[in-house]
Amino acid sequence: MITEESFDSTHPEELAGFLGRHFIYTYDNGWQYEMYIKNARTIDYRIHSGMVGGRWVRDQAAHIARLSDDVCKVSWDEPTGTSVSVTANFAERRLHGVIFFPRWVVEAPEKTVCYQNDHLETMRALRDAGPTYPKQVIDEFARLTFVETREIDDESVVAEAPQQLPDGYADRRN
Ligand code: FER
Repeated sequence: MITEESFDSTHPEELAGFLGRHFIYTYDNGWQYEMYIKNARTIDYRIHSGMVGGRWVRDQAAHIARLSDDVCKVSWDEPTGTSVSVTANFAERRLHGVIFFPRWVVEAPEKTVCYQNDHLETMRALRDAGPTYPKQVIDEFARLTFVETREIDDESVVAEAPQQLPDGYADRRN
């Protein structure tokens, strides 16, 4: 039987340099995202613009792998059925993301725009209703425009909707 553990290469002891990383990035197609690596197995995120802009999520289980001191890969499967794998290069402030959208999300992206944690059952029901195929694969590079390191498991980092943030929040550069 395939269990979560049998294909889990998360090595928390290798991830120390990435834990607590909080960053904002813009894909080359203009979509702006924000991610917080909350701990070795969990991310929080907000989507500032793009096909599902306004969506935000806390406590998404993720697989996180160290590729070098500066490069890590974060991969997960959403309750919506969307799968994402993001490789971040903090030395070059470059990121590459691949998003696998099920067909129902492409047809009605607005259905996923919410604080997902309050609608998990609805998202799973939409996922199960489909249609799933053909999936839309989007692979894009992005530029990291803001990077900081916060505490681990800090619930205050991603605590409100993208549209509730102060003006200029996502435009800060460092
Ligand atoms: C990302 C690309 C896609 C990301 C999240 C998603 C936090 C999620 C998309 C979705 O659930 O629709 O870089 O980072």
